[in-house]
Amino acid sequence: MTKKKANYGNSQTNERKTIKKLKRGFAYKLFYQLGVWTQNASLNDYYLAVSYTVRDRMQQLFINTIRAFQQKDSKIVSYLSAEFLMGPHLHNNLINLGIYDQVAQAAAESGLDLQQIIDHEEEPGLGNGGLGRLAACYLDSLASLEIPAIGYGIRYEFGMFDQAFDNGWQKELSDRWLQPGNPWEFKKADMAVEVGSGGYTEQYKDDHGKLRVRWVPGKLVKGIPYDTPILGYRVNTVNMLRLWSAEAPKSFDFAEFNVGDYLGAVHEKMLAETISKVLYPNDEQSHGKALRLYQQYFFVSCSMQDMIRIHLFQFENLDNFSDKFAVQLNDTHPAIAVPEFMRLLVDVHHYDWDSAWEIVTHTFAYTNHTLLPEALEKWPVAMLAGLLPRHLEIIYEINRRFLDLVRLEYPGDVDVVRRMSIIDETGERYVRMANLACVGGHAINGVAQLHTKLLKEHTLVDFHRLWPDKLINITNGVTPRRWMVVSNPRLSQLIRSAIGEEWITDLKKLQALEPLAEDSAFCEKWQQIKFANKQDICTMFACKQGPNYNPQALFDVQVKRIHEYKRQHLNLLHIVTLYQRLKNNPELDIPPRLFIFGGKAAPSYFMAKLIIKLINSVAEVVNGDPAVNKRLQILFIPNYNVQIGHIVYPMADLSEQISLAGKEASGTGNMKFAMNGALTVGTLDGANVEIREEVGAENFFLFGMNVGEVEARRAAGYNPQDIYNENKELHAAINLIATGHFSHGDRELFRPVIDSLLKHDPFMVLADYQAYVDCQQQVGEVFQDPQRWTRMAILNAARIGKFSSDRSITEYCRKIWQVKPFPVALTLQRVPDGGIKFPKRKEIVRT
Ligand code: 26V
Repeated sequence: MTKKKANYGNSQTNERKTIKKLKRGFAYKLFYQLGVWTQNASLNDYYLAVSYTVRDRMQQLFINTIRAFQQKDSKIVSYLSAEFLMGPHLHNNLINLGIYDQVAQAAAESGLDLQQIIDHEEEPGLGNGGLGRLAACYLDSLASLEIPAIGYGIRYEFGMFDQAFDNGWQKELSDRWLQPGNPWEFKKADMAVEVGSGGYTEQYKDDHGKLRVRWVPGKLVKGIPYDTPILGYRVNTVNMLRLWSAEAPKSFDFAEFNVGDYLGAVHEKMLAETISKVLYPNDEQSHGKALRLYQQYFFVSCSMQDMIRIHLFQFENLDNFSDKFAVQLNDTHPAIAVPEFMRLLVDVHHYDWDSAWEIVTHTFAYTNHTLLPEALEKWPVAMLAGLLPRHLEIIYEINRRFLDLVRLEYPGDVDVVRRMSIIDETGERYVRMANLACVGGHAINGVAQLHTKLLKEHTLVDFHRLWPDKLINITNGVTPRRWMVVSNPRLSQLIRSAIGEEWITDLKKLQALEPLAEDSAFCEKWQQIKFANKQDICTMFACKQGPNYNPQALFDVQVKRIHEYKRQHLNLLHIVTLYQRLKNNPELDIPPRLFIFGGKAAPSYFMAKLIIKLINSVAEVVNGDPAVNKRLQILFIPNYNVQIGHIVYPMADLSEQISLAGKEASGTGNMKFAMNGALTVGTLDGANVEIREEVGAENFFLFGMNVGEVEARRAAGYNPQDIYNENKELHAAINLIATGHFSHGDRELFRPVIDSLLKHDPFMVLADYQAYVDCQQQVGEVFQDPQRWTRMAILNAARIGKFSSDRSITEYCRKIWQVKPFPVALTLQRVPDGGIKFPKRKEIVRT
């Protein structure tokens, strides 16, 4: 296909014309769309005016891409995810469109500061952390690689809560991200679909006398799609994020209204709207929460119906559905899609079971994102029976047929049948969503080599034995557009001037930086950039208790969800150890360090919240103590989110990736840090293993037990108390916390943390303590040799190419989805100057 690229305006006169048009665009949007004028426009009005102007420039591409979806030979990837942590759109869209400079100029000439406008955007925080952000990075790569794709999810009215601190404790505030208006979405009210719940199933004979089953739901809700364009980087592809919002169906209101029950109708409406109201924490046990299950079913049913509709625009029937759609299940949250698609095929489209199963299993693939046994989703059978009775019947039938196969494979082995069953019958009966996802798709993947290996050996060992080719690895990646170009303009500019621009779409090209690690002029510029990035954050968060933060200090950063397995408390024990050393020996020769934390705790996760309080309490004492605060400072940045990530990754010297080996599936922050030239202190866990392999062992600070050692230690009977008794420094650090040094003498406050560490220490913090402290000593020594540190940092960035999400997506396309790029021609659809001749209604084809 001949590919005509959008014209971004390069000649001088074009440039002027573009800027003029943009300026007029801002004014028109302000006046006509927002109905305000400069005298009474707020910053939000300006933000909206600029965003609408930019959005207009994406429209032609967006509409053309949708038209391309409708071509028979294009295959679409549907990425089903309960979370999409997109982060702010404006800056990213400017970069991907290639009009940042023109818009900045047009804004300046209009008396506006583009940076201020960019900073004003309320980010859509529709995700918890890594899993949701991965979905967002993958959408960026899919569009940039010109792969037709739709992200399907939920348009939560309240996304991830905002975190504030009250006396060091986390407080959750509701995230009203839609309040200021969302200029990036298009509501498609006429493309709503209906979704049922409850009710009963019944058998009936169809017109041909064939016995069939149908589900008669007790209630219906309407799913309304809101579409956000997802721009590829400098290509014509603009894919779509389609998020569903729940509303009560009109007919429902009227039924009750007519009998005079107005309040009842309003109540129903409220209940319906509750479905897409709020994002659940994903790191909290959820199997008691019917609303969470229904959220999952709601968006999955909307999305499957939507895909079927798109398919039937082009094809007679659904026989070739899996040639048109590859549907990826992002974790088990959308796994209910398996029985839902079976229901749609068998009950609604009247396929026989075997043909339907053939289509279903060729359509789906499942990504596993966790090794923690307690994180594997399961729903009580009783709950499913009430909410989705037909789906439960279908699940039982899938299971019956599947277990027949298992029995055939392993005659007489009742244990394997019990383990692999989709139904957990050990106590109260549950549906195991991971087993359902494994059975209902044609591929399963882990998200880092070590993770996949552990899935094969433990979590999914039986499935791997049954289907040895089904379980594969695709190591996660992140998008260099957002995590370098958008967030670190200084570094990106330096790299551009040194090696050109190709690395932005082909990250392996960063390798060309390697020789520059020996070039003193380049190293100096690299250092200046890191310093400038550090200065930014020092001005942004002036220290409340002690001296201002020192940009010369080693910026030692741990940003991620607060979780015991991620071991923020190991980091903290190191800090307390340094504090004590400095108190005992004021002459101690260590480089000044600023410890930076960021991250939210699930609202009901007591221990994680206590760890936040502990970090803030230690910060208060350390930052306020003149004997140490020139060399030791702590900053807990509240409300860590994508926007803060943009600031944090570029200024970090040291990236903390210190989870207990075998617990972190991959991690993706580790990649973002390394791209921005931070060195990693980490365990052999998740993607750290591969990062170390890529950047070289000599450029990575490794410590702690590996998975084998963790297992052996546990098998030998791990007793944290022994370590506490034997290790003097550790003993003293723990005692300092326990005796109330950081809690105004209160010995009770942090007792649960201390007790957990001394009695069970489930994540073996004490076992890795000494190795960590020793390794950090080495970190400090290397940091005192700035040339050496900088060389290592440059080599980290130069060798990080593997961790681009472009590489991950290319692997998904080849190994799982069997899709190829489908470049979009700009000629498919445009608005003719002379106006449009509208087709007759029946000819209108919608996607
Ligand atoms: C869920 C639960 C539920 C019950 C209590 C404990 C717990 C802890 C964690 C989770 C997270 C489940 C899924 C998830 O977010 N996984 C993350 O996915 C990222 C993208 O693949 C990956 O980089 C992270 O390592 C992984 O934790």
